[in-house]
Amino acid sequence: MAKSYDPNNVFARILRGEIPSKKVRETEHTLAFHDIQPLAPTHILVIPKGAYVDMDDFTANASDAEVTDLFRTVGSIAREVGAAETGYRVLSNCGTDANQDVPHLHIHILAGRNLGRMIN
Ligand code: IU
Repeated sequence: MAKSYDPNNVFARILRGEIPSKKVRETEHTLAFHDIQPLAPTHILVIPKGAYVDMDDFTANASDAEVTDLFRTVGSIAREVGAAETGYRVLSNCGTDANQDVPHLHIHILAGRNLGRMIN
C-alpha cells in the first residue's frame, strides 16, 4: 500500500516557497538546496518536486523523467562543486529503520572532507 504523503512536511513547504532555502539548483522536476545543519563542508539536499515520501515511493511511482532528472542533477551538482574530483557520498534515508526525519524523498550529497567509512 502506498505511504500517505504529508503535504505540510518541511520540504513541501520549501517547494511552495513558504519557507526559505539556500537554493543550489532548480530543474523541471528537481530542487537542490543546502542542508541547514551541514555534516560536511558541502552538504546539499536534492529532492523531487513531486510528492514522494521516500526512495521506495519514488522508485515505484515516479516517471522515468523524474527519476532521470533527480539522479542527473545529483551528479551534475557533485561535478559543479568539485566533489567529483575529491570524492563524495550520496545517501538517502528511507523509512523507520534508517531514521528518516523529513517525509519527502531527499538525497544527501556530502563532500569536502574525508567522510570515513560508512556511518552506523
Ligand atoms: P533525514 O535523512 O530525513 O534524517 O535528513 C533530514 C535532513 O534535513 C537533515 O540533514 C536536516 O538537517 C535537514 N533539514 C533541512 O535542511 N531543513 C529543515 O528545515 C529541516 C531539516 I526540519
